[in-house]
Amino acid sequence: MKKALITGISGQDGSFLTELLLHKGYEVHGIVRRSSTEHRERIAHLEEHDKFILHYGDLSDYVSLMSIVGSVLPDEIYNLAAQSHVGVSFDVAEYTADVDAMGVLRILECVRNAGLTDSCKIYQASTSELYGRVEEKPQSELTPFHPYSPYAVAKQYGYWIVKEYREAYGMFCCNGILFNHESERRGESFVTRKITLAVSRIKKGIQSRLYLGNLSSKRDWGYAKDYVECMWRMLQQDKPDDFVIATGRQHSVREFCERAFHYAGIDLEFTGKGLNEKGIDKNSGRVLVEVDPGLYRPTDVVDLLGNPDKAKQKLNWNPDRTSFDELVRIMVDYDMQMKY
Ligand code: NAP
Ligand code: G4F
Repeated sequence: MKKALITGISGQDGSFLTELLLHKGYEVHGIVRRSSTEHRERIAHLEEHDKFILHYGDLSDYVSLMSIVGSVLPDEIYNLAAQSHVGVSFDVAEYTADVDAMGVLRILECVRNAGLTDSCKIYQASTSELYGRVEEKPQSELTPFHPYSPYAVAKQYGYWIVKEYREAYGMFCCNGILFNHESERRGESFVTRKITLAVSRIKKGIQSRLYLGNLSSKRDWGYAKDYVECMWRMLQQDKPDDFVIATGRQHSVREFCERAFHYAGIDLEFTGKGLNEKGIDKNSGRVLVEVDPGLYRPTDVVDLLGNPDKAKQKLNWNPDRTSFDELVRIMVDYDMQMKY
């Protein structure tokens, strides 16, 4: 039986990956942080499973990580833990660097110090944010990076230290350069989930308006449940390598909004420009979406579109598994069932 250790197990991706690995017969160990309120909704349904084991630790604390890696002796580590909010990284830049950059180094060093250099495979959650102020379109494994936030700069260190340890020590470690992936478990402050929750609340009459930042920003959005399978597939390759995972399709925040409201039976029309742009319900004339300049970022990544050809060829990745419409539908359906 293989043993996997997942950092960030309580997050969106960690919860889907845990389900996948338990289904494959793995013993799954996860690292959770102590918090004054328990927020383990995404993994609560797994806690009775006899091959599901949680450990307290923190990516900023080498001692805790070393103790966990040294006692679990995992075959595979999935390093998903991060301060993952790009906007928030401008407010907590030092902490973001500590966890998203130094945290990766700590994991790699734990593996070496536990004597697992030749046996333990490591997946690092790299990101399309590395392309930042994009230098070509679509973006592939060969596109130069131009990180454009404290989050992306920290993740760039993580990306390179993984490559370095692969070359210097022959470790089996891979970067998954994942483009945005969303789901009904997405954190509520990311734009897609903020929109689908607002659609549900507006339909139920408990929210009157949705405030957003840059409506023109474009993303390559996929479904998180599909993406975690690629993480696992990367570690089953003969040789370690880095892969872009994306759908190869792009939509703006504005389009996501239109589609989500439309699916809930509201046809939106956007009028005006810049800060004066508004999303209006065509039937009632009510303003449902407005721009809040406070939600703009000091530097924003606005044109992400991935080229998933390498993953298609080598990982048998199917970028059409869940369409954009299907993704929006899954999220709106889920949020419409929410009890407030
Ligand atoms: P998420 O839902 O925000 O989950 C982040 C996880 O990291 C949570 O379990 C969180 O624990 C944990 N964490 C945060 N700081 C930590 C620390 N100091 N020590 C230990 N654990 C810590 O993120 P996600 O969407 O699942 O993303 C997973 C990873 O992929 C992240 O590294 C993210 O940067 C990267 N990524 C995500 C996307 C995407 O579109 N989702 C795309 C590319 C890359 P708490 O529950 O205690 O907060
Ligand atoms: O949903 P977002 O916050 O995601 P972002 O910044 O792309 O980051 C996510 O994806 C990355 C992969 O590319 C991950 F590495 C990262 O961990 C995270 O999962 O914002 C998407 C876009 C941005 O351009 C933002 O400026 O939407 C724009 N936006 C417009 N209004 C908004 C809002 N973003 C948020 N969060 N909230 C708004 O009201």
